[in-house]
Amino acid sequence: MMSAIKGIISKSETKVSIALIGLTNSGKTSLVKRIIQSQEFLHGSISAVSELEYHTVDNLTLTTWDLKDHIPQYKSLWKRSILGADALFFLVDSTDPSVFEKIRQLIIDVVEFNSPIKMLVLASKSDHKSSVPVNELLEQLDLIKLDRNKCECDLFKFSSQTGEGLYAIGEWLNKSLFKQKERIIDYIELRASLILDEETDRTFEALFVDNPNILLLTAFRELRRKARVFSRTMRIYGTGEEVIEIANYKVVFVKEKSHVIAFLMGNTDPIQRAIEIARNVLYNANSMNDEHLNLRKLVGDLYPLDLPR
Ligand SMILES: Nc1nc2c(ncn2[C@@H]2O[C@H](COP(=O)(O)OP(=O)(O)O)[C@@H](O)[C@H]2O)c(=O)[nH]1
Ligand SMILES: [Mg+2]
Repeated sequence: MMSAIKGIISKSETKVSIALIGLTNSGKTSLVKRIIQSQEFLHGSISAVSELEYHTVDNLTLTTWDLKDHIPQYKSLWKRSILGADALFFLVDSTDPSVFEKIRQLIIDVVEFNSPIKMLVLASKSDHKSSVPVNELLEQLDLIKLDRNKCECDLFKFSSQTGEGLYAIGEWLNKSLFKQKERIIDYIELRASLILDEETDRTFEALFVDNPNILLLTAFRELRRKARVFSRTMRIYGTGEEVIEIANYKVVFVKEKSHVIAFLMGNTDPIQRAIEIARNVLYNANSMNDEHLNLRKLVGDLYPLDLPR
């Protein structure tokens, strides 16, 4: 199994390096493990500089730096390994508001000393019950006030445990590394969907293709099984997401509270949009009584252009 981020990098013909900075405990090493999808690292840390760790697999290098009270902008190792990277992630532990003020200042300093800079601020541990919502974090970190000429900056939340947000990070990387053109809306051709209510164990199914062939039906049967596996793996989490492949299809799973939704779609369809649609459909389904839940109608009403034409 390869993570989506690793999959994106493996398309690159040249080496790609990503720098992850943040305070100790902000979740850098956990994210590295999730990206590499291995507990073992091929190359360990450089022992002479304790705050720096680097890991390489194939053409991908991930470097982490434990920040203290200031940005070490005069250290040559910092300049080479962190500022020299192709992408910069700034990790913030979203469960620890006591560090937000310090982070706010550190972000200002990184930008000040290194502009123009492109940086993705990542709010980690979103699975945790005391994780601060993104809009609150945006405000506390004052990201809106950053000078757009000096800093192109986005904020996503993510969890190394549930996988939430990892696909958004992958898309961001794809865009920033390969300058992939942004399309206004990249529609999906959703083929089928399923909602599993963990409390009642009821499922709701919808095929969006009028004359499904045997491949699609087989994939859908496999999806039913995988949805239960996903539900079991995620049972202790309030939210989560995962993308897998079944035959020639991609399947997106999203969990919110006690409901799991799955979308079966084409192999090259845009995953990020599928995840957004999945969350929104679940949100709507959650506010509905099960008796009134017609999945095909619900998706069709909300996203008519994402159904096969
Ligand atoms: N709940 C939760 N805990 C996490 C997550 N990521 C990391 N942690 C925990 O936070 C602590 C620090 O993580 P680590 O990756 O070592 O942080 P680093 O010092 O920045 O490398 C560890 O105890 C992890 O188990 C996450 O996504 N969710
Ligand atoms: Mg670490």
